[in-house]
Amino acid sequence: MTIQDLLTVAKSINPNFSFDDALISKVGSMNEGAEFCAVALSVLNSELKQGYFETNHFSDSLKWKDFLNYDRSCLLNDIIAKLFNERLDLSGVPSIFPNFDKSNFRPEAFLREDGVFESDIHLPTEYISKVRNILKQYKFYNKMQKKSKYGGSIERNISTLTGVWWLKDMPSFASERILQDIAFDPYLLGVAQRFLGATPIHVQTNAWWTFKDSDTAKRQSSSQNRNAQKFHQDQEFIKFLKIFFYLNDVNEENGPHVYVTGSVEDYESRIPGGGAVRRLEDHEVYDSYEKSRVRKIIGPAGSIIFENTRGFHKGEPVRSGYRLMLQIEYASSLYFNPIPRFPEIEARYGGGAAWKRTSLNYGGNAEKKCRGMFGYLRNLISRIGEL
Ligand SMILES: O=C(O)CCC(=O)C(=O)O
Repeated sequence: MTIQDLLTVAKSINPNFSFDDALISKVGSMNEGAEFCAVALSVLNSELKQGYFETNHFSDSLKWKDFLNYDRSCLLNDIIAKLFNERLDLSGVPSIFPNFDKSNFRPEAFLREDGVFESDIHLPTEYISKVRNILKQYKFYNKMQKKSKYGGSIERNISTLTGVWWLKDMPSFASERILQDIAFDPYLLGVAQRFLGATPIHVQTNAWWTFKDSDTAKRQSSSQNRNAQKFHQDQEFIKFLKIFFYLNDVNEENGPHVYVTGSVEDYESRIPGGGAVRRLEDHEVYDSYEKSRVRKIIGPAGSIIFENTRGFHKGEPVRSGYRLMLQIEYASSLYFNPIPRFPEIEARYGGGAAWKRTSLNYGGNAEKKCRGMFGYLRNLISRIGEL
């Protein structure tokens, strides 16, 4: 497998595609250059045929996950960015964040350095209420208690509930007008586009409630494993960005989100084998990293956290009270694609290839096709278990 093979497929996707010298020399100097070209070819073929929507795509692509450490993923992402080089034109797109463009902060600079950025711009209060209101009509499930409940019932029983409750129907929730207004906002899309270096594809809108855990010690460990309360790295796509929104005030007691700053850069040397394939115990992280690098993020309702979740992160278990989290995610390619597609909805793009790519994960027929497929569901469920 060579760069020439890649060029042939890339040119059939984008006739203007070319490799620059820097990229060629990076691939040329890699120990496993041939293997890198093989995974890149697999990505390009998936892009060419939209193979990431096929039933077996996820399981077929899994074999590359170990090989794709963060550096290689970034190199692959450079190719994707060059391949789909149209960018969203966000000028004039209405924003729900007043004066976002006057902010001095450039989240993507912090994201590159630390992997995380706590935005100085918050989700407006009316949006917090609107999202919480919509969530009342949606069902949430508890992986440990094997139960589901409507959000309205959760709101009414906040003082008595335990465990973590995940939104069941993410695709329908993502199609709600208010959630679309947030996911397609120029502030968020702009940060995602600059961080990814490529057109951001909207891949997930999710929400979950976290309460104190009432389980025995053994079950607590399993619960923390399954509910993202142990340190881990995400590897859902080649390059992706998660944006977390606190929908209530979060302090040290009620489950702050925790991130190990800069860990995308040094996880391989600090934690042998990395953390992509397993959950880490707290002591593994605290023994390997200075305390100052483990950031517990507290903040009022409406706080927004931009995060490269390839770095170590987790939700701190709740000691008292509760936390309600909203999450929106973008990726540069659907390769690996462990996330359910959104139903066909009225498209929110103004035209042009880049806006179409942002909505690439939308499509009713494809979603129905996938839903009917046992293999796909099995993969999906196992991935959701790990989130
Ligand atoms: O609940 C949290 O704060 C952690 C969430 C998480 O790990 C994730 O969404 O990848």
